Amino acid sequence: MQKGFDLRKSNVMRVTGIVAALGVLAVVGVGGPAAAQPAHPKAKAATIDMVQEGKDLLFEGPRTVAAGAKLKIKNLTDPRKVGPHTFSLAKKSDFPKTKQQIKDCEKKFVGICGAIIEWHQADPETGEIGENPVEVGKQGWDREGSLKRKGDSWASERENQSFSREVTAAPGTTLHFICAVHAGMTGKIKVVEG
Ligand SMILES: [Cu+2]
Repeated sequence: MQKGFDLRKSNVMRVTGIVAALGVLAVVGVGGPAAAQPAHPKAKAATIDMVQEGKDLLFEGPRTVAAGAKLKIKNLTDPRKVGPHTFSLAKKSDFPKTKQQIKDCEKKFVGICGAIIEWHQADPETGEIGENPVEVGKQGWDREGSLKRKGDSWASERENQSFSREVTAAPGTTLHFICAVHAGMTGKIKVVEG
């Protein structure tokens, strides 16, 4: 997969490519797996927003969500200005830590960023994207990915676009998430009894 990326190209070129790729998926991708009914319809739904505050891009949401509740991800930024986002469940130990690691992750697809691009089968060169959302484990938000295995993930390239599905991780689980396009965008949410 990595060989499909020309790392010599400018970041602007690649972001454009990703936008093009995600444009395709926006037409064909979103919706299918989200249709399942929640197992616990009374559990209160929660929303995590993708926002910009000053220069910073970040995830904003509650610290906890009930098992069985719907968890909605909403993109409140303009992709023409900041590029697309992903909301990707992944192991915290695989997150980039230093400024340089974050830069290499989002600009060179090193580490977990490259892995997430692979989960989505996105090829910025050709504009092709194979999979969105990425659904693994139980149907719903439950599986953190890593450098070695896929996790649940959703990619967004439109302002005000949102995607919702049930939290199927067991109570007590903490789900960590990161954006593969802006690797400084990270967060976590703890799953509690519904
Ligand atoms: Cu992002």
